[in-house]
Amino acid sequence: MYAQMVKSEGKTDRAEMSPEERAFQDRIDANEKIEPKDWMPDGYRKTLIRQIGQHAHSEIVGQLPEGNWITRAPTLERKQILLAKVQDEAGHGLYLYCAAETLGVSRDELFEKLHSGAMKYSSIFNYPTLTWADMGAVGWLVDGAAIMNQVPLQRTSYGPYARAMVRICKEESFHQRQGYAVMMRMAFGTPEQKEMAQDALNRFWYPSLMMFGPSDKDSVHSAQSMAWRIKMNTNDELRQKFVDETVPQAEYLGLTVPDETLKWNEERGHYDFAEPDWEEFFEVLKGNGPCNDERLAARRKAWDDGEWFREGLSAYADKAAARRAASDLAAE
Ligand code: BYC
Repeated sequence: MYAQMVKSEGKTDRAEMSPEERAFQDRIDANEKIEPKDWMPDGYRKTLIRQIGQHAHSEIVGQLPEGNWITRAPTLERKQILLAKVQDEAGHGLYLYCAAETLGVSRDELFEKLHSGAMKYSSIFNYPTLTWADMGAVGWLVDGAAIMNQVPLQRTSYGPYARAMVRICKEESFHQRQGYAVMMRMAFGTPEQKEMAQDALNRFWYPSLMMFGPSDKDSVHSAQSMAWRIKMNTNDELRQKFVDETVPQAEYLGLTVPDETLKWNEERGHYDFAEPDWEEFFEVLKGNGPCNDERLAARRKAWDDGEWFREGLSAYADKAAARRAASDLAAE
């Protein structure tokens, strides 16, 4: 079983819906935003907590592969840019945890589920970053794939998620460009640098295609999530769009996409391309990717090391609340 046991338990047949469910679906169909205090089916709430929570975890765990290169960036300027990018990812995680909290789940619960392995984060972050060129490939391909998926999410039906996406997309767009700038420097540099850029593309191409999720025939949540307009496109639609936009960018760099079957299909108006190795994808999801253990261990350690700080913050917040209550009482 590669999916959580959170079923996308909605009803697509109007005849089977309760009056409340029908009224809710009418609002969705009319493109209205659903806000935290509005009535919503339990399955809609659970699906959002699952997706937004996993999205938040991806941003937080996603800091690790790039954080690995901050101390080894080749120039001070590159170090500053990378540091700013990694900090942005932390910010994205925080907006998304806030959005998830509006659905009645606590941040502690979400972290507990991440640390116990009950909740996922994007498969891509279970691959190692071995050379500086990987910083280019992550920005170009990983942030590029993330934008492709997240731009439509700015129109998702749940208001707090849609609004979080607006700012996140602006920042991801800068991230994608900084990655491409690193790739340009490498690909147009010495033969050794170009080789590093090609090697990074070879290793990140298929894992980036996997970021869009399993093929539509194996996607257990897509149909219901699209009926609720949580998802605006299927996994395969977005993967195709990513390939169509990225291949010309690789050509400009003079790099070769590691897919011998890749070919422009005039009739379809799209590239034909090879699917990723789905067996490998499901293994990564089950926890057997190259870096799953390392990533989770790093997050658990950060949580444990931060305990004294969280306790200090809570104690301060309690004292401040007690002081406020005392001064309100004195003012009465
Ligand atoms: N990795 O029915 P499906 C970033 C799971 S980070 C892991 O198609 P759904 C960045 C899926 O969760 C951006 N798991 O599901 C940060 C489900 O399992 P559960 C991350 C995956 O939800 C730092 C099962 O497979 N972006 O930008 O309809 C540095 C069945 O799949 C993956 C988001 O999180 C995967 N790749 O569609 C740089 C976007 N794919 O939950 C960059 C928001 C599938 O039942 N999320 N699964 O246990 C989504 O748009 C959707 O959740 C997905 C999957 C398209 C990913």
